[in-house]
Order: sequence, then structure tokens, then C-alpha cells
Amino acid sequence: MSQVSDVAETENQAEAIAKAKAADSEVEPVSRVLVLYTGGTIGMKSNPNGVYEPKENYLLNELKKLPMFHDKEYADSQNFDNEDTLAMPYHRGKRILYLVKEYVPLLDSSNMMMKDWAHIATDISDHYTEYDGFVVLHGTDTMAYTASALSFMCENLGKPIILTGSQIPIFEVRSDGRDNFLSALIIAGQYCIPEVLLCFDNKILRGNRSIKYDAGSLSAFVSPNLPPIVSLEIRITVDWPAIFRGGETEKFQVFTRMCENVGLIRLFPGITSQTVRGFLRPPMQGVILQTYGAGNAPDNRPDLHQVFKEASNIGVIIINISQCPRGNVSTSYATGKALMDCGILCGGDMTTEAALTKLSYILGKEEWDIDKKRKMMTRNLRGEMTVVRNETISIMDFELIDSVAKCLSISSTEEVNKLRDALYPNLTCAAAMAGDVQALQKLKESGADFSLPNQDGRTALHVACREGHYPVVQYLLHNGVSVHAKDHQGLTPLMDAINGKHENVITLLVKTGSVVTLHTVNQAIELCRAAALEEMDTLQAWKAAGVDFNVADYDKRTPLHVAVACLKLKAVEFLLDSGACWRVQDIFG
Ligand code: ASN
Repeated sequence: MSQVSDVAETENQAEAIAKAKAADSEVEPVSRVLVLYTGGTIGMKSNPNGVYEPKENYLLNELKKLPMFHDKEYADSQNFDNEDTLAMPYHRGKRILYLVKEYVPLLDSSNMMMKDWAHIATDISDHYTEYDGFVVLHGTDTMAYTASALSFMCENLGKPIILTGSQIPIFEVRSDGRDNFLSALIIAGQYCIPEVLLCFDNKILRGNRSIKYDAGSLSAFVSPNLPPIVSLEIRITVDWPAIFRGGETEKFQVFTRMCENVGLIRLFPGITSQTVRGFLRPPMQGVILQTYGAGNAPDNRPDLHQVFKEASNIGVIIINISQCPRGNVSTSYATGKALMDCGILCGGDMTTEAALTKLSYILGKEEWDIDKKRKMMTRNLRGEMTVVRNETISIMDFELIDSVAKCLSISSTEEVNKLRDALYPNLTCAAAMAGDVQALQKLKESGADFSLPNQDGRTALHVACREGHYPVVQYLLHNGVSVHAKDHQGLTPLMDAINGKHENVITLLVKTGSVVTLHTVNQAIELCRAAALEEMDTLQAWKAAGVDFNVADYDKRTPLHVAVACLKLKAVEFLLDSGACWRVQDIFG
């Protein structure tokens, strides 16, 4: 074929590409959720003796028969790579596609060990970039432990991980399993909440704040010291300001070397110092001490104090938490103060489950010295403890909101909050657009939540990335805005940075764990277009984002094919330098 006709072909191809893109934009948006099915009552069946047992290869096939879990007609019309992909019916402008990974063996959660937490964490890490969210189907008995453990093990988390299960198996006539599982899928697929959460009875609780409270109720879990993060009533209400955001510019990773030498001591009147001494003996490295009321223990027991002091002195970390599910350990009583004098640390309002798993996580960090471990134990790492602030900021302190509220004759707190939710995202986006870090700081002081999206689903981070305002991007990331947030077109801030060709911003986003989520064919279309036009800065931007230049478009043509056909030498050189294969069989086999 002559060069001229080759170029002509490329122009036709450009038209085809435009058509394909138009068609593509009509494709309904989907989000992807990975379901890790570890066991628990939710998928159990009653055996001939009338005892519930996990049953293998059962859940997935049964789910396929339930229309609210699987839209068979839609699934049949699609060409899913994996035939076990389940598709929920279209809901709230999106379709959730999910895969169920069944563990072998399925476990009653009472049989779980720390290695099972590592298994779940590793699976999430292995598939982190492929999915928008994760659901862990789990037995209820130790669900609060696993949720707490995962919250610490998952470092720099940017996507939702939701644990759920049920009190009655999902395929019984009456079951809480169906609603719990559906709610978890919807939240994991449609809400970018970067936390480990627990979903039960129409509520989403922070995982490391929850406890199993009622063995016989369908409302089995409570979060005594923190209201639910999400309430699923007729409307789904998310408490966005309550969401914990770490603010690290580091990639997601999991830490699995949890320390097993941890324990729990529950004080009771008359407990002997011999019992406690026996318990604190090596190899014990850390202990949660459950005390009375607001963190009190006898101050008339020098024998006990002696044992605690000896253990602390040889490096055993002891944390004081209350036996009362609700409330805080305080040092306002002499009986509480006595423990601090023995080197025992204050555990604030942590649950037992959170305190124990946090201790196990921190003791596993062998690279940290004992002072750092002790310091980290009293720090709020994942929203597991309430940090008491001295000053409270009121929305009414912010003059603008105040004036607008007055102007509109708004007076109730609820109305002011609505006004704030409507105004702040636009103000933060405007400040981001202007590259004005100081304005953002002011907005923050007045109570703005940078993660709230505007009417187009865009956060201030999207806007700053599009404009290439590096200091603003840095500031927003340090303030916990998620790199995974998608706007109403399904675009992440990374796509904005690529479209704006801002290499330094792209590099920072990639360092923070962002990856290109665009479908590979769409990536190929963009790359082929840039290659055909020899847009070197565009190619460079995609390279900084870490894309594979061997992706192929609808005609199975790679950017290198297009660059060669259009005689774009610079583009050819660049692509070859960037790992593009020149042998077709290397790409298509
Ligand atoms: N024993 C079960 C479990 O924890 C209880 C449940 O899931 N409801 O696996």
C-alpha cells in the first residue's frame, strides 16, 4: 500500500475512532466490585442434623438465580471476559459488575486466625487497581476483629472495603443476608469512601468502631462511640465530614506481619497479681487491659502496680481501655492516674477489637523502636479513636455562609448545612482552579470538606489536576482527597492531569497510587490519535501515567502502527523507546 493511501486510511480511521468514541460515551457507566467470600452464616446451609455449615460452590450459582443480584438478560448481552461476572440491575445511574471469589475452605468466622486476615488483605492488594471497591462476606462472630485488623493492615487506603454477613443464611425464606449484601455492593460500587466499613441492618459503621453486640438480633452490630457513616433508609445518607482521610501521598499497600503475642486482661475485683504476672510473661509483647468505667483500676494494690511496672520496663506495651462499650478512658480519677504512673497507655474510646488489632499491627512493625510503637499506639491512625480538639469550628463562623444564610432567611442548622453542602464544593473548586492554596486553607478553617464533589461529580482535586496546580494538588492530597474519586463521566483526577499534560502532577498522582482506569480500547484510541498527530507532550503525559503502549484499538492497531503509517518519525522513536513492540506477534501472539 502506498504511503498516501496509508495516510488516507488513517484519516478514515480517525473518523471511525470518533464514531466509536461517540458510541462509547453512550455505554452506561459501570463500576466493578470484588467480593471475597470467606464463609459465615450468610452462605451456610443446614445439614441433615439441622446444624448450619458452610457449603462450597453454592452461593455463586444461587445468586445467579436472584434478579436483584444478577440481571441475566443484560449479562447475556455482554461479552464478559469472565463468565462468572455478575451484573446488578441498573441502579442510580450506574451498573455494578462483580465477581465472587470463594475461599477454600469456607470458614465459620470463629475458626479464623490472623493468617486469614493476611489472606484477605493480600487478595485486596493483588486486585486493588482492577476494582472500585471490595466486599468481604464474613461470619458475624469475629467480623469486628477482621474489620479492625484490615483497617490497620490496609495502608493509604483509597477505596471502600465493606465487610458484611448475616444472622440467617441468604437463601432461607426470611434472611437479613440479601439486604446486607445488596447494601454493601451498592456502597462499595457507588460511593468512594476510603475506609474499611461494616454493613449490617441498613447501616454502615466504621469497621474499627464496631462490635458484635447482640447474638440474637438482626441488628447485631453497634458502633458505641461513633454514629453510622451511612444510613440506608428510603434515602441513602452519607455523613461525608465524618469519613476518615489519611492524607498520605503514598500508594496503597498492605502490611501482613501482625504480631501474635498480644492478649487481653479483663480486671475484676480481687484479681491476683500472680494471675496477671503469669499472663504478662514472655513471649507476651502487648496487652489490652480492660478497666472499670472511665479507665479505673484499684489504686490500693501496690502488688498489681508492681507487676505492671515490671512488664512495662521490659518493653511490654499495656493499653488501658474501658470495659464499658461506650465512653472514654480519662485520667480524672486517682484510680485511673495510678495506671498511667505504671507506664500504661491511654486507649481513649477504642473498642477492644480495635485496640487489640492495632497493637498487633504496631508490634509487627519491627523497624519501629519501642518509643515509636508507644507513640503510635496513642495516635489516631485510622479513625479508631476520638481526638478531642480544644476549639470547635462552627459553620456559622464563616462570614460568607453566614451572610448568604441571613440573606435567604435561613436559620435552622439543617438548612445551613444544606447551604454549606451546596456552596462549599463550588468554592473549593474555584480556589483549586485559581491555584489558591491560601483560599483553600481558609475554606478548611471554616469547615469545608474538600472531598465533596460539585454538581458534575468533580472534586477540587480534579480541577487542580486539570489546571496543573501542583501545590494545590499536593495540599489536597495531604488533606485526604481521594485520587480514586470519579466524576460523572467516570474520570479520575489522573485523567484530568493527562488531558492537561501536567507531567509533575501525573507523577505525584501515580506515586499516590492512582492508575489509568480508562478501558484499554479507549486508551488505545487516545494514544493512536496522539501518535497520528505526533503530539509528543500528550504521549509523554501518558507515559508518565505508566500506560502500556502496546494497547490496540478496535482495528487491532497499536499507536506504533499508526505512527509508522503516518510517517511520524519522532512518535515512532518515542514509542520504541517506551516499550512499544515492533513485532506484531509479540502483541497478538
Ligand atoms: N458463627 C457464624 C460465623 O461467625 C455466625 C454468623 O455468621 N452469623 O461465621
